[in-house]
Amino acid sequence: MSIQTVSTTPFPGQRPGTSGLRKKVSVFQQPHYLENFVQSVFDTLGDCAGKTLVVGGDGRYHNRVAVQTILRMAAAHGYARVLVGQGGILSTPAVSCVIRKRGALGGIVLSASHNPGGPDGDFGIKYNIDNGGPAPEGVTEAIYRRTEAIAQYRISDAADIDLNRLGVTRIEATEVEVIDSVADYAELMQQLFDFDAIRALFAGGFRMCFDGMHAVSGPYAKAIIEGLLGAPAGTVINAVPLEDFGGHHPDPNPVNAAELIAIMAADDAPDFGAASDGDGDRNMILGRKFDVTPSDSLAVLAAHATVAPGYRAGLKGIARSMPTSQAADRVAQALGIPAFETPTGWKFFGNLLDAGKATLCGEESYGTGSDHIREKDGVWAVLFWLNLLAASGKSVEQLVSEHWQRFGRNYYSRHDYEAVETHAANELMASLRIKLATLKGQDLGHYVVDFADDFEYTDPVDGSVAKQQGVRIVMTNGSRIVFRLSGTGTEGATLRVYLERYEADPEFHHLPTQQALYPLILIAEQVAGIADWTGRAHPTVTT
Ligand code: VG1
Ligand code: CO
Repeated sequence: MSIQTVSTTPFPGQRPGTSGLRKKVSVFQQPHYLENFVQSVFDTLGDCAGKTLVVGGDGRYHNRVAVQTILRMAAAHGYARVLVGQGGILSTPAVSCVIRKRGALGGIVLSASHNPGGPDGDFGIKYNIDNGGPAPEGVTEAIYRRTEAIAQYRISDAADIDLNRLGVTRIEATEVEVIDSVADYAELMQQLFDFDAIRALFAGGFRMCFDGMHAVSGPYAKAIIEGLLGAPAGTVINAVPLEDFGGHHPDPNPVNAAELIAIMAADDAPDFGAASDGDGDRNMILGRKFDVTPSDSLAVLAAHATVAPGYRAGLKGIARSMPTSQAADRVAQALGIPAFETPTGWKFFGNLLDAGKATLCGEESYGTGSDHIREKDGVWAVLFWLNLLAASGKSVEQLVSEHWQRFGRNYYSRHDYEAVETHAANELMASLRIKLATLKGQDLGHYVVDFADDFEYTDPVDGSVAKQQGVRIVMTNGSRIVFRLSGTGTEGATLRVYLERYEADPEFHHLPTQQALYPLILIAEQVAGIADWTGRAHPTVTT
């Protein structure tokens, strides 16, 4: 066993996007591609003697190969310890949990999240810092600059270790411990939620369906919901992580989680439905014949947070990404706590959580979380809902309808135009930006534009500035249209159009969403010329 120094040359385009570096599996399979990125991470961190690294992924195709490579490189870099999930499996929230609990310097998450997997699918890698959260932009930019100059990497020539067997192995001077993927995480959940009340709920005949989508959260949901909480076997479906997610998009939204949607639409549907994504950080919440938008889910949980033991003391603040609906802001106002609006991507919540300025955070893209870790957390959100359902004795639909009655309803939808030609998408955004100055005060349909801008965020904790985070057109009555390009796709560009309309009057709280938003949909087309630029008359995915 010895450490080798291998010569290499830079690969273009290793800049992390919204959440790490995501590319086709075939790109990651090129010799040196993964190694260059990992060495760039280590070079950016500097000396790691005496430090601990956490490594795990969502089990997708190429996960095990990448884990073995990273273990050999971590040993060559001189880490004292590496903690790796059994079978190479750790959900994104579990990595965050383990980093914090074990005092690690950081962690490497292998996942392309909700992107499809398999040999023709996507792979991804992300570095998380010592607070358990995604590296902030300053760090990801430094890593990227390093990838542009890299000339060599160091790697041990040790044999593969057995990832299936719990316990400690040595690679060079580094102790590599294979840990139970679920244990630390399950322990944390029991500190936050009233497991006795949820157990009693299931014992009383409450029925639920959790769709693991053959992705990473299956083992967590099985151990916690069926194991610790006593839900009947079969409550968790598609529970075994597969390298290609069974050929599906592990993306928990009403379009991709069609099997669960059908189960919840049946006359004998369970009381509660939920799903999570590839790496276990997203959640979708469903009632019987009823789906909850992620923006509403954040607002409802915030309004009732004190039912859960972990949040008994109340919330310090609520943070949401800019395109997320403003429903949570109304709750913050009622609670007399601050509301924060950040750019898209969980990394922007880290400072607010560390500084104790926010307790709950959410994104419209089926992401919800809190200060218990520094990632969004799918199973956590499901347990929070279970705790609320147990404490209130109400149905999902009842809780959401009552919320709308009290706060008004923020109708909300996102229209995605996927795999659009990159140049055309950039031109669309550029032409929108040129128009911004002229939009203020204009009449658009029945709306008047209050202001239009390209969202810019100054972090209230460290003063760092993020520019060009999405074009927003905000109407005088608070309705909004937001345009931005995805930073997670691997094919062409994806245009996201976010639509929001506020409705105070309960008489109008039960319209079909697309109908309620129709005037805004027309305005979005009129202002941005989506069909002209993209050649698409309709979005690829509407959520
Ligand atoms: C998308 C979502 C964003 C989320 C990100 C990572 O980014 O819009 O809200 O934080 O995915 O989530 P983008 O740049 O494609 O819009 V995950 O579960 O894919 O790590
Ligand atoms: Co994810």
